[in-house]
This record gives sequence, C-alpha cells and structure tokens, in this order.
Amino acid sequence: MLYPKESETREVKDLSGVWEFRTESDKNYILMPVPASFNDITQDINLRDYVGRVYYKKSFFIPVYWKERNIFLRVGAAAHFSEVYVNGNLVTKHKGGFLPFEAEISKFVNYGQENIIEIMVDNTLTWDVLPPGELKVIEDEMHPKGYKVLNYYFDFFNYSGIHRPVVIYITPKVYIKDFSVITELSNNSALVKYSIESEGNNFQVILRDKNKNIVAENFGKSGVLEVKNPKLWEPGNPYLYNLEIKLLEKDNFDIYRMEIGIRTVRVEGKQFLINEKPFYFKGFGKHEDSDIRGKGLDQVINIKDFNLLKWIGANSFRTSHYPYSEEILFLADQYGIAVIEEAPAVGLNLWNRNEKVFTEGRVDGKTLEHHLEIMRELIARDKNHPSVIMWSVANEAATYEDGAEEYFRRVIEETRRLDPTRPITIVENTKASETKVSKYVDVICVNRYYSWYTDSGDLSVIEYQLERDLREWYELYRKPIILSEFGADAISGFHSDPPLMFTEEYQQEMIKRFVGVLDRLDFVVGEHIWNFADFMTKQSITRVVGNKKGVFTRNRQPKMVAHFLKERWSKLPDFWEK
Ligand code: BDP
Repeated sequence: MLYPKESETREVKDLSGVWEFRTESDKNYILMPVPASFNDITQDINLRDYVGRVYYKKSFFIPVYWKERNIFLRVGAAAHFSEVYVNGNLVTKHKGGFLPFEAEISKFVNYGQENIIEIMVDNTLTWDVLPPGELKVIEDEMHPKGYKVLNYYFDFFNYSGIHRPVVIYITPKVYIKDFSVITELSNNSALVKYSIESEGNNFQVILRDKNKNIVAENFGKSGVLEVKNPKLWEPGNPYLYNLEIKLLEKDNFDIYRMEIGIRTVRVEGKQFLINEKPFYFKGFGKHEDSDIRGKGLDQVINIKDFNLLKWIGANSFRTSHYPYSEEILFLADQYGIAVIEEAPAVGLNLWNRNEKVFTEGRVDGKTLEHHLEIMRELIARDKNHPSVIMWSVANEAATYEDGAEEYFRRVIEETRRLDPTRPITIVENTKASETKVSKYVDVICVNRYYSWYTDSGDLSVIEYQLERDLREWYELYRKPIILSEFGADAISGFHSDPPLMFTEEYQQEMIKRFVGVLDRLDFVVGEHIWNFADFMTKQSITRVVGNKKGVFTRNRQPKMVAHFLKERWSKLPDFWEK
C-alpha cells in the first residue's frame, strides 16, 4: 500500500484540522482536532473514559476536473473499529486501530460541490480485535444496574479516535497501485529488485542518488536495478536513494517517487547482521503517547523524539505494542534508526495460569484470522522501509499455553511467507523452558524486571538472576538475544541515596546493573530499556498518573539515568563484535 504522495500526476488533500464530533448518545456536536485522541481534549471525565461509538464529521470540496481521476479516501488509523460515510454512503469499514485503510470514492462524490464525510469510530475492545479487551457488565449489589467496564490486559491507556491523518488523493485512472523493493549486496555492487502492481504495463524506473544523479534505470513491471559502489543505509549512516516510477501508458501517465535504502539484514549464529556486520541494538521500547494529543500523530513530538534518540546515542527502538504511524517510519529511515516493528498483539495474557487465553471465546480462530490480516496489512504498508529490520508478532503473550503454539506457528509462518527478507521475533516474558513458541523465531526477545516486580527493592539479585536466565535461553535456543524490556518506575524529582524504589537513583542503579550483565554475554545483541518516556495507562493502584518507567518524562525531559545512558551508548559502537 503506497503512502499518499503528490507528484505531477497526483494530488493529496489533507483533511486534518478541526472536525465536528459527538458521542453516540449526544446530539450536539463539539469541535475536535484530527488527528488526535479525543480523550484528553475536553474537561469532561465522561468523554475521557468514554467507551462506545463516536462520530466525526467534516465537509470538503471536489473540483470538477477530478472526474477524470480516481479519488481515494484514506484514513491513517482510527482506534479501533471504523465506518466511513461519504454523503451518507458507507464507503468502507475497518477493524484494528493502528493501520491505514482506504476506499475509492469517485462514485460517491459531488463534483464541483460540497461533500460530507462522516467517520464512526468505536473503541470497544473484544477478543477478536488486537489488542483485545472485553466489555464486562457487573451485576452485584455494589454497582448500579447495567454498570459496565472495559477490561483490557495491556499497560497503556486505550486512547481512541482518529489518530492519523485523513486524506483524499487522486491518481490517473490506470495508475501505480503498489511497489515493492528488495535489496541485495554482492561485492561492490547492489541489486535493487523491484516489482510494480498496476493495470498498466509500460513502466520506467529510475534510481537517483542524493545529488539527483541517475545511478540506475530499467523498464518493465518488474526487474533489477544494478548499483555500482552503492552507498548503504545503516543505523547511524542512513543513505537514501530516490526511486522514480513512471507509468508511460499514453493517456495514463502516472509518477510515484519514494526514498529507498540499500541494506541487508540477516541472523547468523549469535549475531544480528546489518550489511553483514554484527549490529548491537541500543535503545528503547517506545509508545505513541503524549500530553493532550494522546496517540494522535504529532510531528513536533516525533521529531523531538528522534532528536532525543540521537542525543542519547540510541540506534533503534521497538514499536511497542502496535505499528506506529508511517510518518514515524519515514523519520526512522531518515535519521538512521533501526526499528523492530510490532503487531498490536499485546494483552494476550491474563496473568493467571488457571485462566486460559488461547481458547474458544478468547484468543481463538477469529482472533487468529484478524492477526493474519494485520500481518498482511502491516507488511503491505511497511515493506519498503529500510529502517524496519525485524517484525515482532506479539508482546508477552501466554506462550506457555498449548494453544499458543499452533496459533503463533501460523502467524510466524504467514509473516515469513509475506516477507522472507526480515528476521522475525516474538517478545516473551515466559520462562525459556516453558514457551512453546520461541523455537519458531529468529531472534529471542525477552522482557525482565528483576528487582522490580519480583524481589522488589533488592538490586542485589539482578546479576545472579539475569545471567542465569539469559544463559538458559541461549542454551535452549542458540539464537541471538535482545533484552527487549527492563526498567524501573522513577518519578522525576524523587531522589534517595541509598537508592529506593521510584527514585531516579534506583532507576539508574537498576539499569546499570542489568547492562553490566549484558556486556559479558556474547549472545546478547541488544538492550532496549522500558520505556523511552513516561506514558499514560489505565488507572490502577500501581500506576501513578501513568507508567513512570520513562528515561524521559512525558514532556521529554531527561531523568538522571538518561545521562548515564548517553555516556554508555556514546562509547558502545552500533556495530560490535562482542
Ligand atoms: C511489560 C509490558 C509493558 C509494560 C511493562 C511495565 O510489556 O507493556 O508497560 O511491563 O510493567 O510487562 O512497565
């Protein structure tokens, strides 16, 4: 799926801005920004915690000359179920809050006149959407009749609404629908293998370097571009070429351009190789989360975050726990930050061994169908980003259950079929000896919270427990390991020496001790701290206005540990043969 871009033959009309908005029961519209989560925009607690359907509305104009074109309406993401109406006609529906969807709307629009778009968004979670949740009606004497609560088992607030831009774009009648590129290296040259999806047949493909010089050219719907002495894309040194695709059919001239990077990724033995060099992941699990905007796209926050990643010496992050916006991935390509991209499969765990998750009525065949569909949509959207170097199919699922094995075997097999070029992982918190799933993946990702959720407050256990644990993983699977989460809540401004839980000192000392262990294990190829920044969660007695494990505050100011990490990571090379 191509990102909507302007060219000589294409126009994009961005409908971002102020829309009208109401909840299902409310007849009056209020003003609502798009993109943004609706939760934190007003002073109304009922809207903040609203569960159910909301409606967004906006008018737009379609020029008469667009009759000669295809008109598409595309929603970058809306959480979690959506229906889109143009002039009262249902034009598309979508399930899943973190991927784009579009519809051809040419036959529904009024040319040279005003048009109305309405988007219904429902944020109710069920067991067959990812991430899952369940609406529970509580019937006891302590609650009024019909009292409902939305339960979900993941640790971030269920921000809702239209989170990414809504755009209208036009293409010629016959046009470039999609485009895929795979790059390979051999000696001093690179092969850029491409294929185009279109009803047209006559194509020219031109690759240019940064100075706009042509470095390779070819004709045809698929083919190979050979680049002599290529400049490679890699973390820290992200060279991008510009690829121009031209559909040359007489009346259907179409042009699409995109930036591509030449690079390879591969796992061998205990190493994760980028461009055949052993890469060491330094970075974070992140969230799309910020004050007031919630999960709404905001390039101010995004560019600040990339500047902070550079400042602290990180070279990678994981899109925990869902696919991030395309805009973020374009920035990762440009800033040279490697991305582990995760499916929104989080909360597939009830944290109770007596309550099965992979069972009929919870995570079952319907969930699996949706998960497979998400992997298809995700790979279709992001296959051409050089920054995306691995897929993560889920986070902390109950992988010790029997039912998890077949479920994830199917998801991983499908992911590999769709994209044989990138390694696959699943992020685990199960014990090495108990997971039924890690045998199917290429890289072991493990989350561990020694001295936090277990032996709380006792930093002295870390060395013993972590080393033992990671060695066991390696002994059993012989695959490279990334410690994909570790960290402590620290409330900015809380201090104590000796270090006590929730202080900045404790967070720093804990992280120091963890990385001390990682340094001496040669099969560990990365450290991702939980989390980049403080973020909002649902309210609970273990969350003080959200999760405070950020190395930065929610407002992106450094805590003490940020300086320690900056010092450490500036000395650790991106490519490191341990
Ligand atoms: C892990 C989860 C992550 C949580 C984190 C925590 O993967 O989403 O936010 O723990 O508890 O279990 O802080």
